[in-house]
Amino acid sequence: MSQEYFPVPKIEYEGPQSRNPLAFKHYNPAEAIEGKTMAEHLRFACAWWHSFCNGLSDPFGVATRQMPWDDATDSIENALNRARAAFEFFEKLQLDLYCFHDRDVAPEGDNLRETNRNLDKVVAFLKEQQERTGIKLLWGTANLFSHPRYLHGAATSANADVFAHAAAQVKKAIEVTQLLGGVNYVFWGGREGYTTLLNTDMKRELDHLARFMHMAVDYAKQIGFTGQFLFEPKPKEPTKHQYDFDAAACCNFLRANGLEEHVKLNIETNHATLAGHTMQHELEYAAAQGMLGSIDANRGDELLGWDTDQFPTDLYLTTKVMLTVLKYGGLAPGGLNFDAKVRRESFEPVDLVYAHIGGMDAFARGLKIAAAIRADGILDQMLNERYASWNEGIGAQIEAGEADFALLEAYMLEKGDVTPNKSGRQELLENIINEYL
Ligand code: XLS
Ligand code: NI
Ligand code: NI
Repeated sequence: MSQEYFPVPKIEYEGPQSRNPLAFKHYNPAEAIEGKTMAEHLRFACAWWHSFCNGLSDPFGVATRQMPWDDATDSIENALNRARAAFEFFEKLQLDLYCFHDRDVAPEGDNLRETNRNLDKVVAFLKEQQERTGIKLLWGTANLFSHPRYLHGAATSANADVFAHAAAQVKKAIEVTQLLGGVNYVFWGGREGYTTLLNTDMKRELDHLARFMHMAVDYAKQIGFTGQFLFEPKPKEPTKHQYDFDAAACCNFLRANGLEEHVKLNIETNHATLAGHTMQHELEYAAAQGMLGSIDANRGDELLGWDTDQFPTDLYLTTKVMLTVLKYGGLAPGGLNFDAKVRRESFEPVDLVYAHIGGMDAFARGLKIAAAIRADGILDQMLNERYASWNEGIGAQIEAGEADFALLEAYMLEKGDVTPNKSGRQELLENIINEYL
């Protein structure tokens, strides 16, 4: 038997009464809710970069994390050991899916040709591991932000050679995602934005970003890659203005450039809050536009104000997320990717285990609570009552497009005035939610 990197047994469901810290209390993969299993609803995925690469350095201090699979070299052997650790972890945590950036799984070489060769070697191993375990790829992506060549951005760089390098990298990343049967491909800009307009041609940069995405879509078509493309909003950090600020900005960008048929959104909790929104707002906005693709499940610390990428444990958050997900018919082919890392102080391998158990249980509870709320129907009923004036009479006429300003003026002149006649009932609604938690 090969080396064991995580000193824990396979994590099993033991039920809410269990006090075993190495067991699920709520995530019971085979349990059916609203006609689907929990595993089918939740589609949990592990984020390779935070889980197996991130040493937890911060702007003030070096890495602290014990990573017994990592010998701190750029060798292929090191990359393979990391993959061994990753699949051991997925199996032990019952994580059916994972996500990676090209550079998380394999080291850069001295040039693109060598880098691609490195990637091919590790990807062949990942394929074997997927076949051995049945674990699948939720999405692949390309890291277009870490290397110094991307200091001005990638698709929005002022340097056309950088655009070309990014294109070559994404071409390859789509190919390996396809080879591994990935069901989505994520664009995350990272540095697609700017810090000062004094040196920036915004219109030109936005046009380049659109051209880049069209090239990706065309290439996918050419090679028969049928995975869903996803665009991930994130405001600030590191650039002052990022073109992918929030769901609304991303939807507008996609529509303005004829990409809405091909690209949906990957919504991340901590990015929502950095944009000044709640996660549920971003999900509802994207879903209402038919653009909800997948979720990067984490949370931020609202007192810190930066992208802390913490594991989600807040039941209000997970309940609200699952209310929206259920309302719009589920996430597939998207999923819930834990784009989250343990704290710098939580430096032992077992901390990653606790972190995932907590995140998975919190979402399992959110799912159960959301399903119970839906089964009772009280929220729906109150919502319908609030909008009742649209179901008949003038409201129904407006919705059907049968009214114009002149008709509405005549209607109001006749009626005289309108007085508020329905309370918003926010306090009652909040009380009702608490009854289910
Ligand atoms: C970082 C981003 C990144 C994307 C994939 O903040 O969320 O992890 O999900 O590049
Ligand atoms: Ni993310
Ligand atoms: Ni983030």
